[in-house]
Amino acid sequence: MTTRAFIGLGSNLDEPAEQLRSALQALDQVSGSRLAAASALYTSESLLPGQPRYTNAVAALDTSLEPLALLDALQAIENDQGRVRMERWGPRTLDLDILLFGNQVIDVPRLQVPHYHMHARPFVLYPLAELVPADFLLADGRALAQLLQNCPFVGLERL
Ligand code: PH2
Ligand code: MG
Ligand code: MG
Repeated sequence: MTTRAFIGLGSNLDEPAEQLRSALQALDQVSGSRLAAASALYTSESLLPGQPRYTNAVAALDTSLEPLALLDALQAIENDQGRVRMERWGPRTLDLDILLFGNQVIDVPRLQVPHYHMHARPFVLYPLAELVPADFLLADGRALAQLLQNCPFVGLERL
């Protein structure tokens, strides 16, 4: 059985657009997984002031992995691409977040799905909207269209 997961990609170090392109290829190589679609790339200021601008995108991944096995695979890709974990929310070469995993709601210490801040992040919601129907509902029942209405397209640049 495969599940469609949506992965948020972000980078603000070492040629962010290249980091995202290589991460998309790596996602397609994850065992039991296939990259089904990817949004355009978007740039925006960091939520934390004083950091380089971010480049973000969202990918649709069809996977036969369980959620925590997928999380392990994503962290391996982050590490392969030189992610160094210093402070929380520090600048990074690559951040891969599981935004949605089919219609599952997951709340364990390592993983919360739907991703806890996605409703407030235009650099997640607008690329996600490229990949799903207009009437898309998150696993917890929230309508993407409503979240988009509450999260204006401000400060985003679509590349
Ligand atoms: N990620 C953060 C903190 N700030 N800002 C933007 N624009 N994009 C991000 O992906 C981002 C951020 C920590 O995950
Ligand atoms: Mg993140
Ligand atoms: Mg992360």
